[in-house]
Amino acid sequence: MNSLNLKQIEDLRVAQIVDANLDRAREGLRVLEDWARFALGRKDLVKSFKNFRQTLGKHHLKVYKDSRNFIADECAGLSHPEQFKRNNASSIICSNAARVQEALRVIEEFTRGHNQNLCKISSEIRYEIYNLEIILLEAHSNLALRKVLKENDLYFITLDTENLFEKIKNILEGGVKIIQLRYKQGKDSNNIKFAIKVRELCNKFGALFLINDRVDIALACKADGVHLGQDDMDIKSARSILGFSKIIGVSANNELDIKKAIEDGCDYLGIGPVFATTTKKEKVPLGIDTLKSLTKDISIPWFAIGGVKQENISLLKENNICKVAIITDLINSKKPKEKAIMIINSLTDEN
Ligand code: TZP
Ligand code: MG
Repeated sequence: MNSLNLKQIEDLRVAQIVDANLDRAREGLRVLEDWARFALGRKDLVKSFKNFRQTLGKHHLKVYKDSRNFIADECAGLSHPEQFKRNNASSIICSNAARVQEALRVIEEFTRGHNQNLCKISSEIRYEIYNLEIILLEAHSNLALRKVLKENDLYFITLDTENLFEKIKNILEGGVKIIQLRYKQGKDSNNIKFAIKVRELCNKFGALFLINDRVDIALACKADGVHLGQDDMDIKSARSILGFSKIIGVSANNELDIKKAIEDGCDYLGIGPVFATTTKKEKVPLGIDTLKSLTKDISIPWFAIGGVKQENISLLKENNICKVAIITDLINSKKPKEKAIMIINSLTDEN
């Protein structure tokens, strides 16, 4: 580093600029770090932000701090009306990411002549912040979708059947807020067209819309996410394609698969079959006791699936199993809307 001489007015100005922008960058990083920590619970992101703050702190040299005592900043305290519009999390994330990026750019420019090390570090962190900003924003929209999973106890899964669109509409009218489109036949091009129609319908009802098995179809129809079985694409690959804004749900029915799905970052689990079901004849039912023991430590939303019907919901509830995914009992009902209402009521019923 070429030393700055604070007695020389130009060096003093440079030191003041670097000092102010190191503060700015570190403050902005702290805002992003706290969001990652308290709102998202993302240890990986927290680690990166902390690391950047500490690196910048180490390079916040005495010569920069000393420059503060020489001349008062006549422009301190100026604000802009835009600052007062930042009243939601995404605008706070965007403005603080921009604050960090801008501050680092200023540091880069003004250290190039006397501190190449800090100049290089600032440039490296700035590029990382561009990516981290996207990850934070994606994780933020994922949060809103996860709220729907958390707050709703009935999850409807479709089956290839006649009048499917009409049935889905009725079920949405009955108040169901989570829908999974599950095709086992048909041409992709037709299935995508149908999925786009259901996507629009779900938007009207404010319902979460997921696609079974197929990450590509989920992307093509702008679904909120995908549901994967143990033989489908692995969670990490799906996440790398879908990003962090989308929901990834996973079917699992044993301790190992459940643990792995959670570690790999799935947003919810479908666990079953809890009872015998004609929809998955080949699978041996878990039964309530096994289901309870498998799920006792799960902290993400999970739905009991397989043979769940209006009639056995009270039994599930007696066993503290409060979230269910259903195909047959809804789709085969002559009055799907009324059926949905009744099932939701039995799930929310206090008794
Ligand atoms: N996964 C485990 S059981 C099952 C799936 C997809 C089928 C559930 O269908 P139904 O008709 O509600 O028993
Ligand atoms: Mg599958």
